Amino acid sequence: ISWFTESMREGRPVAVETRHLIQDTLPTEGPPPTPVAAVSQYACQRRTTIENNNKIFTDAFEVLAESYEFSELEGPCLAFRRAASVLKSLPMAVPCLAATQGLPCLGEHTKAVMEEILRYGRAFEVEKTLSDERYQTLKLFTSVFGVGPKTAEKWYRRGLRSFSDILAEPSIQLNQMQQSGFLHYEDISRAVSKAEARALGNIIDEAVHAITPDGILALTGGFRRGKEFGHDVDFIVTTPELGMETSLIPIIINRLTRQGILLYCDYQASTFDKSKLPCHRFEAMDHFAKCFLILRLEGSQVEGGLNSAEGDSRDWRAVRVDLVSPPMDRYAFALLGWTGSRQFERDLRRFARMERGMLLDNHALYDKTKKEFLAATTERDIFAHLGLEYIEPWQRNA
Ligand code: DCT
Ligand code: MG
Repeated sequence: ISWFTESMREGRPVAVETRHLIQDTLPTEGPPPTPVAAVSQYACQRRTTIENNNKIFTDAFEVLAESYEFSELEGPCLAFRRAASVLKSLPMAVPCLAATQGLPCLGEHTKAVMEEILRYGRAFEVEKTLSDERYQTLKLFTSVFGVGPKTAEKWYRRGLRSFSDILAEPSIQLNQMQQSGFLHYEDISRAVSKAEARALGNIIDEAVHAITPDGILALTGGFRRGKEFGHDVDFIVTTPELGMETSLIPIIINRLTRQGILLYCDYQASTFDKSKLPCHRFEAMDHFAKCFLILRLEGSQVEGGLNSAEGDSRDWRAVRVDLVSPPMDRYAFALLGWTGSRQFERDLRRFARMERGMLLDNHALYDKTKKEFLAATTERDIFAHLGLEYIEPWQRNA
């Protein structure tokens, strides 16, 4: 990393310089070697911890990416997400535009935004977006559990601008998920702490082991990547007995109901069918049995207490929990897929397809050249099949 830090400090170009360095010390015949120290365009070839040294830029890019997402402009949305992801992987703050030379995924538009931030501390386009009524409204509506961009857009077009507008509109029929989303809005829009995630892990662990002593529970999502806070807690539950995993979630749900802590449950039975692999749809949701829950968490169960709102005297809060239940022979793929981050997953799949002629999803890895599936029992196996250096979960915060 020192090479990078040095050139950043002096505001000189990064990868370009490395290329010269390598060419100077190697024989001149043959194709020019790839600069070893260069930052890859793929997040799965970068190590990205939760320490983000470029938050002023990445927050701005996220606003613009989200705004493009609301307008269904996938190209620019992805461009800003990729640019943010590259900056997140850097070991220090970008001090000037010259220091970004040689970095991948930074185009004219992203650089213009960075330039403004470097000069004035903010960018006009970001300020304009943040004060835009449509952006503000869609952001507000999609913050409700069960409300996606399509529904938010529909409500916006009908002239609705606030939660009270929606709740007062007699022609709007909220579904169960949205009703729960509004009912527990304050609680589930407040971040879940690591201690709360641990307490929920204990509750689910107890349920799994009451069903079968060799049941397996694994924490995934942001908390597995070392995040201090999350919007929910994601778990994988399974058992070594193939076929038995599909009955786990219904039994867990039953137990949570009897304990009186199940506030909402959307259960989706497994539609996993080996004969339909590989799945060609990019970023499609997987077919394993899963459930999206809202649970009641007691303060007494959380070490150090709840992450409560100020002035809230209740000794409980509502929290979002996701459970997914893959068969044991798919465990590694499910774990890799659910650990995220989203950008890391996107780039793993893109890398597999573009660089290796393979298809990767949460169920399997398929080699299109050899026309065969590549088995894996651990995440390391999958990285090895892809010819990638292993990236630890806490380095996948792309
Ligand atoms: N995931 C994915 N593609 C999606 C949705 C989810 O690859 N469309 C994966 C990546 C992360 C994991 O599932 C869990 O999703 P979230 O809980 O939404 O993300 P998170 O990283 O856990 O972040 P948060 O802390 O906000 O929960
Ligand atoms: Mg999560």
